[in-house]
Amino acid sequence: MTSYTLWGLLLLVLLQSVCLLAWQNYKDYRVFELQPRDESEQQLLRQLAREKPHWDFLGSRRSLNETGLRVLVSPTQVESLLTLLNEKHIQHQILSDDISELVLAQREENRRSKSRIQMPMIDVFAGFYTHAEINEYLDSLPQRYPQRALVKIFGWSYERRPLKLLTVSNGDGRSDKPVIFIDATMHAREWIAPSFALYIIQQLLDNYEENKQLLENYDWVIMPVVNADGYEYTHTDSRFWRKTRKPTKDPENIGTDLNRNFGYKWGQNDGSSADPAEEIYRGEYAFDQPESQVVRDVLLHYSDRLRFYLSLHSYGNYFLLPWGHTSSLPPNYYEMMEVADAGAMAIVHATNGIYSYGSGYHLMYPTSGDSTDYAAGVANVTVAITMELPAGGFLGFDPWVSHIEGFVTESWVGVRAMAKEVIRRYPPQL
Ligand code: 0X9
Ligand code: ZN
Repeated sequence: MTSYTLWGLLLLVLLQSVCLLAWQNYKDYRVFELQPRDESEQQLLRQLAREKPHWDFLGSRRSLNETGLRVLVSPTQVESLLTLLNEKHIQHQILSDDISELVLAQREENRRSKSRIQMPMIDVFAGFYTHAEINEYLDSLPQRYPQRALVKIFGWSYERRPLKLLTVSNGDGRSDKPVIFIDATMHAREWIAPSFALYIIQQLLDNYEENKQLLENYDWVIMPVVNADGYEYTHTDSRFWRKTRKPTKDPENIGTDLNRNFGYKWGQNDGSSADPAEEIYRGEYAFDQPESQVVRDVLLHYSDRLRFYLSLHSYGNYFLLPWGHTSSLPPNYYEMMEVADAGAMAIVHATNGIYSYGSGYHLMYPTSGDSTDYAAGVANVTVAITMELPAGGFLGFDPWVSHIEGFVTESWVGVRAMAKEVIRRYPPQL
């Protein structure tokens, strides 16, 4: 063995141990399912979800109408959670007393499945891609589709990752068409969202013959990863991270919830938190995160032409419309509802999948400073929808690789139907 190879091997071992050191293995993290029996117990749990930031009430099931909340807690928090549940007589069961093996198995599945891929080509069904890989893929598209794909850097994340925006057109040279803007991965752990954004891109570019109607009078603008730092962090360090990675005023806590950081009715009512320890921390002031600034800039840049803004999240099977910050409804609420209805109907016909749709405030919980409120309230977007994709895996955010295909193909049926409805309702003004 040459000394070069030896050094190479040593370096590899060193790199691997650095990676493993950073990796949070979730040893002895437990998952409980809580079953509130009446409205007052539900209320208590909602209060706990807010007051106990170290108990991670998963997904969108913090919502009003559903029972069976899953909570993820670290070993140090188990005792206090159980004491409180017993004290308050909240019915509960333990679903897992150690999720570390699951987290590792999923990481392994992804690594193994992706090892066949030759970047910059990707196979959406074969794995979850990192932000760097997604950027490499995006950069390859203008070469393959010089007339129809354009990639721009629209800004930079806190850790200086380039935030790229893809524009897809039919290449007819018209530059004044109305626009559909889709973003994904504002929340780092919601991994099905960037996969779905990639699938949409492939439908519009590679499967053009079937979908060219969607591009005849409209351009599509897509940002697959908004929270680039948080998303990379879920790949390298901590699988269930939600927020950004910018430090806060509190040295103990990193990260802001981007979907509470937008500057329309920011910080109003109970829809966000001023406490950096919480998962819905809104930041010190509106748009103090470079990533929400970038989405704002895209929304304002296309404002005159923007008919449909769709923000991809998981999980829960919802189409959530504005407003989040108030119980009242936006002036064109019923038009938005008809678009959501087209999506939900198409999905139920295709797969029997059930989506609920309505105002986020009523259907889920109040939010303030979320991106769809900003889109409708400031950027003048005609239809603004948050799409909560289906839950997968054990914690809802962690579908297995083998589930990607079913989820993204079903979701595309819904998005295609909503886009068609938007295009039908709001044809370009000639
Ligand atoms: O809380 C959020 O930001 C979104 N749900 S998630 O589970 N992906 O975090 C929902 C935001 C939509 N708006 C309202 N619920 N009002
Ligand atoms: Zn989300």
